[in-house]
Amino acid sequence: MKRAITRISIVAAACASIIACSPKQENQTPNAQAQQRVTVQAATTTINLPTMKCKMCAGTITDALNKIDGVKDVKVDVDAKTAVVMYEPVKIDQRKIETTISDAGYDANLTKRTDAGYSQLAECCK
Ligand SMILES: [Cu+2]
Repeated sequence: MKRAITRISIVAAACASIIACSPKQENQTPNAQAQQRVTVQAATTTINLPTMKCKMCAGTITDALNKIDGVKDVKVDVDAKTAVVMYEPVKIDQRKIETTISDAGYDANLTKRTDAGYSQLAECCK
């Protein structure tokens, strides 16, 4: 019984947070406002990396992205040839992510790799 009550209160809390995110913004509790700030601060985008070949490529791309202020998390999938990037929209946009990857020597979505970046890659990654 106690467990059932705990479960109900979790559901109630989840409902409360959904309601807090509804457009009506009057009379928000400080907690609801904090939740909204977190939502606004992070965005996630998936970048296609058609020229990526191996784990070393993934490391190069991950390192390049982690050097930018505003990137919060990078997950590169070599097999899927994608990078899922979590970033702060107030600091950077998707274009910045794409140009950073192209400067590192790889195509990113429709942004072609730069020659300067490509020439720096290890032979096995070309
Ligand atoms: Cu490689």
